[in-house]
Parts: sequence; C-alpha cells; structure tokens
Amino acid sequence: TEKKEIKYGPLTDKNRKDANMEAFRNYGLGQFIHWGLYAIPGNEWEGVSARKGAAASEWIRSWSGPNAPKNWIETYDNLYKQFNPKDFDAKRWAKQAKDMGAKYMIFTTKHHDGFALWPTKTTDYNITKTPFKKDVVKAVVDAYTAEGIDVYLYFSVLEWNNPDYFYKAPKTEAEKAKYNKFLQYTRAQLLELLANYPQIKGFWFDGTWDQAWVQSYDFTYNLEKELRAKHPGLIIGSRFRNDEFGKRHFDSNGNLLGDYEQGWERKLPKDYSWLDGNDWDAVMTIPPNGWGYMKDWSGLYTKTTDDLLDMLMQSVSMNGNFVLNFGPDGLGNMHPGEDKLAKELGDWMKVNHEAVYGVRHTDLPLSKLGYYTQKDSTTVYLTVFNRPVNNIARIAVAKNAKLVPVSAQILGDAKALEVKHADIGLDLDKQTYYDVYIPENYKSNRA
Ligand code: FHN
Repeated sequence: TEKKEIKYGPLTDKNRKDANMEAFRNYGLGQFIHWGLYAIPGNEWEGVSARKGAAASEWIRSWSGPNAPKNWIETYDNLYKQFNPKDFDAKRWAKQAKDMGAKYMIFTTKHHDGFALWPTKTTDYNITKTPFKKDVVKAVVDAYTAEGIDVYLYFSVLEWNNPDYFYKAPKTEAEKAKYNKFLQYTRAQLLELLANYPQIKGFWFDGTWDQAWVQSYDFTYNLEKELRAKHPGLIIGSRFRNDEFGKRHFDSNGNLLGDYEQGWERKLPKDYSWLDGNDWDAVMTIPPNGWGYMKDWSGLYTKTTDDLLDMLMQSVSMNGNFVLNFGPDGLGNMHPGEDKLAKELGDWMKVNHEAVYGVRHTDLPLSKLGYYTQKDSTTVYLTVFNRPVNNIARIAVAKNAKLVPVSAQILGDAKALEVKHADIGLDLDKQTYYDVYIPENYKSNRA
C-alpha cells in the first residue's frame, strides 16, 4: 500500500542510536510505582471492597453501583487532607529496587484523579496542601538516581476532576477556549516537571485516548517538539500523541509515534515479528489488574516469582523491557506480597543477570524449554523454565559451538565442551552433555 502523506508523524528516528536509548534497550528489568490518594482506601472503604464497583484500585474514585459509599467522589477528592505517609522513605524504596535488579523506574507524578505529587504552581490540588507537604516526586527522583536507577515520570493527561477537561472534542468557541486552558495547564505542568527534575530520562504518558486530546494533534505535536528541545535526549513513549488521522501509538503508515511502544500492558507479545523491530516495554501488575495499592489480595491469582521471571525472560528475549508494578499503601509501605517478590526476584537476578541485561533477540528456533537471549557474537543463554521430565535439555546449536553450563560456570568448574553434533543433550542437574541420538538421515542445517 502506498505511503500516506503525514504531517504529524514521528519526531524521532526508529531505534534511536543515542546513549539514552541504548541505555533504555539494555535495562531488561524496570519498576513501576503507582502512588497517590488511591493508596489511602487501598481498593476498599469502611470494610466494603470496591473490587466489584471500580475498574481497578487506582480507579476507585469512579466507584459506582449499589455498594459505593454515599457522596463517594466528594469523600475521595478530600482524601488529600489525610495524606500523611509517615513511613514514606524513598531511599528504602530505591534500595529495594536496586536489590531487585531494576535498572529504571516509572513513577506516577499525577494519575487520572488529577492530584499532583509535586508542588505544582498550576493547581492547589497538590502535595503541598496535604499534612505531608513535602515534594514526593523530588524525593523519589533523587533517591533512585542516587542508586543508579534511571527515572521516568508517569503523567496522566486525563483528569477526572478538572472542569476544563473534555472527553469529546469541544465544539463551541466557549468550549474551545475552556479546553485550550486545559491544554496550556498540561503544557505548564510538563515544563515544570522538566525544570524541577532534570535528572529524569523520560516520560511514560497515559490517559491520552479521549477525542478532545486526539483532535489536538497540532498542539501535541508541537508540545512534544518543545519538550524534546528543552531536554535533549528525552525519551517519550508512543502513548503521548497521535497523527492527524487519529492513529495512536503508530501513525497511519505504521511508524511508531515515540521512542518506545507502550501498548504492552498486562500482556506480552507472543512473537518477535509482532514488534516490527521497535523498542518497547511491557508493564505488569502482580494481581490480575489494579496498579494502585490493594489491601486485600485474597481470592485473586497474584503472580509468583516464577511467573514474573518467565515474563521477564520472554520480554528480553524479544528486545523488550519488563516493568513490574508496585502499589505502596497510604503510609508509604509496599504490600508484604510485593516485598517478598522483590526479594525473590533479586536473589534470582544476582545469579542470572548476565542473561538479562544488555541482551538481544537471537534468531534460533524458539525453544520449548524457555527463552534464548544473546549477549554477544559468541554467547547465547537459554533460560529454562520448562524442565523436561527426563531432565535432558536437547539444544540445537551450531556444530562447532562451545557449551558452558551457566550454573557450572557459577559453580566455578566451567566445562566447555566441543560439540560433535548439531543436537546435544544437557543434563540440567549434572550439567553434563550427551550426544543425543541423531537419525542417520538427519542432515544438520547448521554450518
Ligand atoms: O487507566 C490507567 C491505569 O489506571 C494504569 O495507570 C495503567 C498503567 O499502564 N494505564 C491506564 C490503563 O491503560
């Protein structure tokens, strides 16, 4: 199909080669933190669960239905008067993320409820009006940067509480003037975030699906240009804006609108070809859904360490980053289930990080045992999650490959083995290799 003439297409090249994007490509593992007023209720209120009444824990402001508390929105919008996280310690969070092996972190500066966790001059609905008062965003940016973890700021354009926000495109002149006030407010907030927190590496935009924003493609195109000019090397994902035909994430010619694809949320691509070579990250909740604090995990399947490691290796095997979400409670503590997972992931990463950081997709046939990641021209890792019942992992490799069992390597007796055949069997416990039977008529297709 012939290419469409697009005026509001990508502002950066695909697969940017600068240092910031190279670092992005090598992160492997990231941490998402959703924190805000929704952490106070923790998906319930006065003993009543919002699980049936709101789409997710950080959507609890939209709680409706028979068991929604009366005057709930008014109650929710006044929660800022209670926000006083006495246990909040950004350094502790950052240390935990470091021990887990996260290389970047995405933090909610403002979610759809419009409450700003930084001392913004654009609205009084911000952290300075709470008993806590202090700049949460600064504490987080400083603490994570000090640990060597790159920080990206999550920013929701959608604001449920803002009278100037429009879902449908404004029609009358008065409506257009009102919405333009909202657009200028949004621009002012983003310029504030860049000015206050220059250490950040990028933005993770959200809440950009409503028609009023979609039809503001001239404004958003120029705003992206301005943000990038203000902060050279800034990384912006594909959720920020759309082209003049309303195409989001990818423009009408299929080109990525941003530096990394943000469509993988609570789901992973099944095949490398789906990615069209674009950079991407996948963001994942531990419960089935719910990004903000959820007090009660009972009755939900919450992902185990093995589930998460499998997702991590699936992501990095396809040149993506895997970002695990944490939702601290109203006092600033992680859910105990999150603390446990962070520890277990970190223990695994300490042993296996070589197969995770700075790796790339390799074009070996997909393995039923787990995931291949390529470190360099001579090093390919196979991370096994599906242990064969006979404990022998059959691996098709190049004929002259040298095979060093990673755990043997870690145990210090690396046994490099000249491989005689195209297929070998590796005993996953004894770490010894066998020439597996190769039928006479087998013709190795590996040089
Ligand atoms: O509506 C939000 C949701 O609350 C959460 O922030 C996720 C995180 O990626 N993004 C939106 C849903 O796509």
